[in-house]
Amino acid sequence: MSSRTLRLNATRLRRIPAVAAIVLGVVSGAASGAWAADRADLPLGAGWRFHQGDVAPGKQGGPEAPAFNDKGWATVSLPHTWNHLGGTARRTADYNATRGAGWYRLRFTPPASYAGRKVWLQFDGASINAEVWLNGVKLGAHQGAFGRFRFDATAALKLGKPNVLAVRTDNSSPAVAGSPTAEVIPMSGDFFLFGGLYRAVSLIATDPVHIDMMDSGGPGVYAHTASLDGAAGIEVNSRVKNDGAKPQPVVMKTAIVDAAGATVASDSQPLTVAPGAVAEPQQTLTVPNPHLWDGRGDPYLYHVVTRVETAQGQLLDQVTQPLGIRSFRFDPDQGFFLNGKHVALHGVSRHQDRPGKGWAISPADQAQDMDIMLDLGINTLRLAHYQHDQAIYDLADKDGVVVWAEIPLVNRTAPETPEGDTGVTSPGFAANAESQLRELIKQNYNHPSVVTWSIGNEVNLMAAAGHGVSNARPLLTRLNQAAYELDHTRPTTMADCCEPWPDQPKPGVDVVAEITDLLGYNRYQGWYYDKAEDLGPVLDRLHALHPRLPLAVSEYGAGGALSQHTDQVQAGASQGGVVYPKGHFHPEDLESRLHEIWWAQLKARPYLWGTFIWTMFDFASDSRTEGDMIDTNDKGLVSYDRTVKKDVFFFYKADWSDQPVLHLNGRRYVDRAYPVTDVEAYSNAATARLTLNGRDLGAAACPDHVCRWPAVHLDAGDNVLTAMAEIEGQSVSDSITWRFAGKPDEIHIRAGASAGLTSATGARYGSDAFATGGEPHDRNPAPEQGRPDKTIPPVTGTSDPTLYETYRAGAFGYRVPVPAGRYQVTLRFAEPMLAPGARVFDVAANGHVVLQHLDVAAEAGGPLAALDRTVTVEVTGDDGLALDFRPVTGPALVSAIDVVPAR
Ligand code: GCB
Repeated sequence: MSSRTLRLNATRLRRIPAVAAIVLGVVSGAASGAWAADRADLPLGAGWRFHQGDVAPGKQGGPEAPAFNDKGWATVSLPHTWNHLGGTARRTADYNATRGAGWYRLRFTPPASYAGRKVWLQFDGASINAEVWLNGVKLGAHQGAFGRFRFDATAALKLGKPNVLAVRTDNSSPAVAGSPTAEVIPMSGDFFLFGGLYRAVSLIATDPVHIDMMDSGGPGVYAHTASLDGAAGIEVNSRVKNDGAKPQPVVMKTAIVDAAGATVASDSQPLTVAPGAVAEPQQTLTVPNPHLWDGRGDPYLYHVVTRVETAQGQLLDQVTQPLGIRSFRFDPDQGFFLNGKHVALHGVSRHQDRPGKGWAISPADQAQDMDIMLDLGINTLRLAHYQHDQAIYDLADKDGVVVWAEIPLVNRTAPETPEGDTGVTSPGFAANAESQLRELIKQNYNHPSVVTWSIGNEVNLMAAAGHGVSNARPLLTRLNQAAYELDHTRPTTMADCCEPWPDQPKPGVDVVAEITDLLGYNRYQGWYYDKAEDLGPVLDRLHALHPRLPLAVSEYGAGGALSQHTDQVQAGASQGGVVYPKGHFHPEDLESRLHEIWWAQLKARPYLWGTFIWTMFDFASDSRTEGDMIDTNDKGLVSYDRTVKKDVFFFYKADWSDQPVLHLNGRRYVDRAYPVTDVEAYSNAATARLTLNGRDLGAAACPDHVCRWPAVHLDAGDNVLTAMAEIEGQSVSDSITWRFAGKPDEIHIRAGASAGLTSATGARYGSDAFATGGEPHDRNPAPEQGRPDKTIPPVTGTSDPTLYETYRAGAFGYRVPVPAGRYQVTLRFAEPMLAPGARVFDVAANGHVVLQHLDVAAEAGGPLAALDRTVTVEVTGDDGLALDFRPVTGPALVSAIDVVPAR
């Protein structure tokens, strides 16, 4: 069955039995390179003049006028942006998040040899809107920050003479009244939209008869695998435009060339193209015994070479595109199949920015990003939330990475109004979304790596957050249909955040599932909401709700700050201290632990066709002040500047890659709060051995790629930890150094808190650790949430009110690892809100009740007053001190625990 037949009959892949849901696809990388010799490609990268903002017209006119004096402007080269933000603790001197106009001017002299040819200006991307003038003649405008676009420069160009090219870009926020981007997607999102000519610009000369240069930035040649049994039937649809004055008889010569350069199939088709017309020849070529593009294991690429020749054999134009021959399908119960074989797709989402450069990144940056992702062991990649540079799709083709490509329809499907979201998609908005979809599909049609087109991300988020109504279905339905019309070989998808459960409808929030063929859910259980352990059950419920819909997890992730750490690394989110996802403390260790919990659940659900970590690299996000950075989303596995792989990177690498991995965790938490702590490593070894300052601490098993040495006693001063393992015959090791500067027989615990602190008396408190049961609480989340702490009255009767702001509550216990001896145990309490009598509990130490019927509010004289109780306890044996907090009325609580030797 050909895929065309499939699309025509079917309309929805998921409604067809899984067996029939075979999508055949092809490839050819877009026209990012490899133009034939007859096409001249002149990069216009150097020598631009730039001015941020608009300029009042002078005597000579505005910057678009050739005679305009731009002497005072900065000299820049492309790619370029004026925006700088993200990746730092504080805003730096070069911080620039200004959105609005940016003017570029270039003087250049095109060769006189272009005479008689068509000459095109090509922009690989300009943000967000661009208007282009050549020698004062307006060539056109483009709206949308991510697609490639071209203008016909022939009439305005002066060959062999100086020309002046002027471009006004505008990245104004769509939310500003009267904004020129008011109908240009995306309307919002947490990623910063860097402005300017941030991708390449070039001048391309062709024959007047050309493979259509004006097909939404696409290559003009579109190939797909129409049939695949013993042989592959490759259908090649081309567009040939005659911009000459006379009818032009031509021969379309299309060849498929293998990786060694041998022609394995060819076809010639004569036709005549009328002046001003576009001919659309279709050619079908047969590749016998095709070598399949088979993902990371064997990403074999052919090339399609399409030549337009005159009847006499003179070459007029030529386009070369990569071609990967493969079949794939998605099954709602079994996931993804490539060339008939099941492949568990595991990968990441990626944004395209970097510190200092923003979106203006180089081909070397693209290659480095791909190398880091391959090192991690991905086999799939979500290029979020927009079309990326061609370089990365080319790399994905070459490296066999399966790609989810998408348009920037984010958060809402209508322009924002002062009243919130009306859900009314204006015609201009819909047209822009459709045009960006057309560009995405046309420009990337030939990439074998791309398997699905996403038409949106979290489009009802704003409505779900209470800002009006979403009403997303009409536009999504239209875009979905448009995607089918542009490409019947690939299924559609989208990323959904906010689907209401059938028994809990949310007024104004529409269900967007079941419009696209596939669906991804963005899930943040245990980070923004719920508990980490809820992820799997929630997915099972969604799968049951949409049994015919192949599901992926299109995002999951947590913030991870390199300088922030917490002590109870093996605890679930509810067991350590409180962490605020939008707050100032994003311990790296918690990011690791959450991923361990999530991945165990995702891996166990083979019905998921793919999983995508949010996100590969930290990225600029001007709406955030979180973790240890400003203007940054820190959910990356790798730092914004790509220099630091966070611990969690090695957790996935241990599972996904075939390289030996042994990585000790917590290497950035050097100055330790507790003398006793678990040591963990991520590894794909079966077991690993640990030494501390040369002493053997024994071997640990590494189930699920986590090796753990519990309750390791640190030495005073430096602790050199070395892990060693044998992995497939190779000896590997990793060393880190921690420091313990406290007293080995003292422990100070800050209950309920994820961060430690040093008290007014100089005691070093670690974050909540050694606890079982109960829940952490924070009476004063305001500073963590970035709000001033004014409204919350401090706890009185102490020089350390902060110590009493967090607490653990419920029925719970602490197992404090101190050696045998006599200890003074000080328990610190403050009743947060209840009146005397409402909370009464006992505290037992090693089984003996030491505080009976404690009523903190009554004894301290009311809520918000510190109450300390010190008891002396004898610890015998090696089990340390057991403290149990037993509720009598209401939940028990404690804010801090100090265990020091009785003197
Ligand atoms: C999401 C969005 C993504 C955000 C992410 C986050 O669901 O799709 O654009 O960056 O959450 O980090 O909150």
